[in-house]
Amino acid sequence: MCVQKAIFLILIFLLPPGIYAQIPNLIPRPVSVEMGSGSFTIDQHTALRYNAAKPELIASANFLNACLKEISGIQLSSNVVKAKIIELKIAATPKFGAEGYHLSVTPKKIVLIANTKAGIIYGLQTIFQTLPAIRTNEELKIPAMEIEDYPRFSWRGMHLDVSRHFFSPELVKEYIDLMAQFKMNSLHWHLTDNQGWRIEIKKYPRLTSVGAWMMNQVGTAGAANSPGGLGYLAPNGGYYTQEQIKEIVKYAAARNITIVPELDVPGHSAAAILAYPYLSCEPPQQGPLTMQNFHRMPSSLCPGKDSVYKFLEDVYSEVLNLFPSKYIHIGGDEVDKRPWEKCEACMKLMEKEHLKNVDELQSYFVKRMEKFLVSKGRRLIGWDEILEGGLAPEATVMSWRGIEGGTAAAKMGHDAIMTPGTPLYFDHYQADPTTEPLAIGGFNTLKMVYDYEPVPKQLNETEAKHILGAQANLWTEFIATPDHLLRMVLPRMLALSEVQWSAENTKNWEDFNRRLQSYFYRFDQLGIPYSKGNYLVNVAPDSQDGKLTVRLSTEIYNAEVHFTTNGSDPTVNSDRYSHPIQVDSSVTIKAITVVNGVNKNPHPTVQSFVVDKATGRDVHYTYPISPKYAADGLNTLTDGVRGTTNLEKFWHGISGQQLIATIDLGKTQNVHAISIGFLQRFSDWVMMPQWAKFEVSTDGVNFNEIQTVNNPVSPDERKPVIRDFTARFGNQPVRYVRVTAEGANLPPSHPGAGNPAWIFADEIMVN
Ligand code: TNX
Repeated sequence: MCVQKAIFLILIFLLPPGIYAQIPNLIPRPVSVEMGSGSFTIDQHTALRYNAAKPELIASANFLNACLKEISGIQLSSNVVKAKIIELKIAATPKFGAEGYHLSVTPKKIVLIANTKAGIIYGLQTIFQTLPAIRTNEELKIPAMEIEDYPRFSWRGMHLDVSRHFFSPELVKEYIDLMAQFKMNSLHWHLTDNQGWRIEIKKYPRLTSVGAWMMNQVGTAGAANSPGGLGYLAPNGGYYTQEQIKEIVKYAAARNITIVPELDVPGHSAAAILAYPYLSCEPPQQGPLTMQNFHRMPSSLCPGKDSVYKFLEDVYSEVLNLFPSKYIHIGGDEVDKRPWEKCEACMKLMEKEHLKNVDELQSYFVKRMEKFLVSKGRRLIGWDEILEGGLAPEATVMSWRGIEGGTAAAKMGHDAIMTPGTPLYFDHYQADPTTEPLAIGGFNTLKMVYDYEPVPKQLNETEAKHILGAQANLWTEFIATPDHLLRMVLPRMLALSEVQWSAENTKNWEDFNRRLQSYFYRFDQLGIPYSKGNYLVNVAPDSQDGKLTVRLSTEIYNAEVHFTTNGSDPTVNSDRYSHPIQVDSSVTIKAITVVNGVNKNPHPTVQSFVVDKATGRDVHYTYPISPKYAADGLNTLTDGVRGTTNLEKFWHGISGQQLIATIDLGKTQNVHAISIGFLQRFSDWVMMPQWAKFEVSTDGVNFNEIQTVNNPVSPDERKPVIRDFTARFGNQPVRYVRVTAEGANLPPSHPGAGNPAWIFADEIMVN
């Protein structure tokens, strides 16, 4: 036990009972909290006090009363004499900055002081977290305490894609409410994409009359196995009127949330092109829209035509009138520049502007957009692709393909916002896919989010100042309902809020996890869905020198793991896990998380292990596998765990090289069959290898080929498939096994036709 903790415990025991108050379960954790004695109860003897000449304070008082109304019906009157006072005060206190606050609670008085209205609102959010979540008979008791609090980062964002699936204004407000509770301040609203244009633009009505309903035309045909990683697209459409947008912007502003609109250009623009075909280099095919030709729709605006810039300036002028945000996001990601190479207007412009390639043409486009935005007093943000071909002079970069883009921008003296796919894409799985709704792929657990550090190590102190903060992105290709949406962001959003707000040295996973439990309780009370994924037991195989052991663990605070190995479902009475389980023969382990004697898993975590002669043996690769697909480590192919069609975690990936794996079985023994499993996932560029060759040896030098097995799976198969390639033969003495697999190229029907595909392998089995 650390000294601090010991002193803390001694103090608790020395205090007379009733005097010590437990620190409330606040998220994000404040900079400092000191508990006092007793508590302040909000009741009919309570009044508000503030300077009624300040509109910010009137608004804050109304905000407090609105919350109290929800949870109690109590309404506090202002500036009257009562026994107990809640005082709101805006006063210059440099220490608390633009968003911090000082909250002092004693039994007779609460004083909340901040430099700005934002700080007052955050102080109130802290108070709300100590009060009941719903209306009950509970007293509105706030423990006596002193809090000093201010954020670590100025950009505390959440992103919301309403293009792939449309979500109602009510849902957007609910999202804003959640963000506000956890002291986030930037909503990045992804309003347009290929699948739909969601914002009314008066000058171009077809953007919504056509562009907001395109998925309704496409319908569900081909939804289950649509190519190009688009997932399923339920018929869905809609848009926000300018009136609705104004109202949402106002609603957000009242909660200190700035909405940063993104109209994604010049790529991801099929919806706009369908509405106004002149916007692309070549007009799209005529005729009814189907899933097939939706994927062939041009998605890039033509940067060679003046009419396109005229369109964008008109559109953005209306956007700027609706959104007061200093930052405007123009997208800039994943642009299909191939049409530009064949476009006369683009060629002409490139010649005139001395642009060497289409990357420089994109950079020209972004710079021109930036000039326009700067002339209107705004600043441009773009996805990290805007670094390619030269960054616009004042642009802020949003780093999504890892942290490299943000790091490079900061080193160039540009601001950056960190939103790396791992771990901040909340459209990725947060737990074992077999227990979660279908997601786009990827794997970002609650703990990975909590452990994320936004400032890259490569940056020095001055460069680090350019990291404005962090943001999680919620893409909605696979998310069609509000319940599903909330389940994807909760509870990961709470972990992110602590990354964004709390001082780095106060972060503590255990303590966060403890506090988190009370939010699960609140969400249950409020009927807000959230993922219980982090209750699942983690199963980690560890193989060494031919021995396989399995570690079980749970992320949950103060929990036990109970398990079975006989196939039955575990209960609280099953064996309690205490040390790694040795696995000598094929077995299925089932495990549950138990908190205070209660099983917290609706379904147990289930993991089967296949044990054969290769299990636990070291694997040597001739060419290294990609660090992106390193799975559980070097021995993934012999850890007894088979990969599933969903989870990248179990697969070793390699691209552009043969996969050559050699295994030393430890001693010479009789062998009659060797297998290796491969995955095909068309939409993720993962294909079966063309063939796999099996060789054996007794000395590790001279190998005999046993058999080469050709790929039996069609390259056009779009559903994920796992296939074992197997060589069977008469018993032979073998000590070394070598498997070679030759990768394929992506087939002509694939969007990336001709490029090398990934080989994904898991588990080599020797019998
Ligand atoms: C990449 S992130 C995209 C989005 C997809 C997302 C799916 C980014 C700038 N582009 O268009 O929705 O992946 O995870």
